[in-house]
Amino acid sequence: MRLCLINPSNPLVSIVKVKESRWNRYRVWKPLNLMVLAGLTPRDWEISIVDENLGAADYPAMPRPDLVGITAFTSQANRAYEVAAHFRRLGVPVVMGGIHATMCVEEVMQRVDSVVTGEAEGIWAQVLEDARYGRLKRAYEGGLAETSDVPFARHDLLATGYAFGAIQTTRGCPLNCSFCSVTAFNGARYRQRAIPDVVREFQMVREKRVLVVDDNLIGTRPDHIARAKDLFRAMAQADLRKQWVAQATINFADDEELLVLAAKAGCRGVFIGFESPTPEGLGEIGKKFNLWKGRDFRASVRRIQRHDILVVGSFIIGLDVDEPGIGKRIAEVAGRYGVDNLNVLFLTPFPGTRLWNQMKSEDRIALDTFPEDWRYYTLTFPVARYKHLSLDGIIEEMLSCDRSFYSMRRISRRICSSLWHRRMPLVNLVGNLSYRSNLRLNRKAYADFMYQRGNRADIGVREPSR
Ligand code: B12
Ligand code: SF4
Repeated sequence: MRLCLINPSNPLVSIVKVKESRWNRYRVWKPLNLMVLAGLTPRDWEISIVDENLGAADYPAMPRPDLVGITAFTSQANRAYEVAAHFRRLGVPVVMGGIHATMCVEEVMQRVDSVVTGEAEGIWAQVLEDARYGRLKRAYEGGLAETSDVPFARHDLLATGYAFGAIQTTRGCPLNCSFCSVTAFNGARYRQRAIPDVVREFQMVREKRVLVVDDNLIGTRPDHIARAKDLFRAMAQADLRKQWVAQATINFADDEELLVLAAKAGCRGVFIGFESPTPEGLGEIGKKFNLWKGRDFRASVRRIQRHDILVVGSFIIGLDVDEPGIGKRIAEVAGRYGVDNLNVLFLTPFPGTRLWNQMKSEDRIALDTFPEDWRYYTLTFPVARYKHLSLDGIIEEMLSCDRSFYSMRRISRRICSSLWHRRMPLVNLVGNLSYRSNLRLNRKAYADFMYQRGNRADIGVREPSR
């Protein structure tokens, strides 16, 4: 039996525009979900993984599969349906799973043969058996997996073309921020994989650099931190010789031993969601965790950086508390915190989140011709109606934020600082230039977006409520 697993591309996602900006080569990440599915698949299946982010796939030239499995974030849904339609025309059954299929079951079910909701570990074997005997059901419910059932991902498939490998060590997040899909999808219980399994899987990753995809590698409670320390100790002891980047909450900075161990284990960068420059903003999205003990963000960032770990800070524009001037304010605050890179995204209501329910009930989802409009749900387009910011206004805030933080003067200052502290100046430079070159792509994308929106009668231009 031949299984073809597909990660569809969305050309509106700037990081996959590798041809337009060569820096983006460093930011195309491996689709770990499909590598995990492949790991769950019995060896008598012949498996191929197609990642459209690496370039267009020539499906007609491929041997005809017996089953196609498609994954999709919401932003990839439209392309997923095109690919599904292609294979269904050939009579090949198509199964779709992942976050979008879970949150929009009805929509997906109309376009594929079978939908798998939730995590795949507990159900995939059954789906394959049913496919083998031509008795696929319309829907399967995976639920939440036991971490002992998470297999080693097939790192041997998809070996080339990526700057980073990928691995996962935990699932779930208790914080349940209003805009985030993670708690709704992976649950509030923080589930940790066994440390020896993680270390063994790290050894299977071929790339020297690795993205740890966990939403929060260190967790929020003392027992989570203790486990993270044990993991880092085991990784250092195994002498993995990998450099890795991860996502974590700001409490990463609070424990000197944790930082020492992380650096020893190969940590070179951490992505931290600061989300809003104000306590009111953090309250609005339910991330008061960031304010615990009246935190000094500047000092926290410096403590992390002292261990040669780069800090990428993420913020959101478009909260109800955000007023004109928020773009410059975020750039200024991120500069003051001293982050190495800044990632600013539009507040976006994703299906299944608390924010989605709220905005839907207030009729504030502006781009709601689905599934077509899902392609704009990349966090890089304003798809909602924002309280104090008009459409033009919020785009201008984003541009002024990026212009200010990624001016050549400020980039030079950051690079000089990382040279002075010998904190990976080259990596820092690549990161900054990659973001800066995407500004040009973003400006063009906004212009196209505004043009498309201007031609649509269904949206209408509404002024923000005051
Ligand atoms: C790593 C990651 C990325 C990587 C993607 C690498 C890749 N190619 O997969 C990068 C950095 C590129 C990325 C980009 C984006 N991401 Co992202 N990302 C993640 C993250 C942190 C981990 C995903 C992961 O690898 N998990 C590990 C695997 C094993 O778990 P999984 O994907 O859930 O897969 C399991 C099940 O879903 C299921 N499954 C999945 N696919 C399939 C398919 C079939 C057929 C079956 C049966 C089952 C199945 O089985 C798997 C095993 O249990 C998630 C958060 C999260 N916890 O999921 C956010 C997340 C998926 N991302 C999100 C978003 C919004 C984005 C962006 C749109 C925004 C942005 N600017 O970052 C872009 C979109 C990119 C695009 N191409 O369109 C949102 C998605 C919300 C939504 N409804 O779409 C999430 C949930 C984060 C959040 N805070 O809400 N992301
Ligand atoms: S944004 Fe981060 S901290 Fe908040 S719920 Fe999502 S994963 Fe957890």
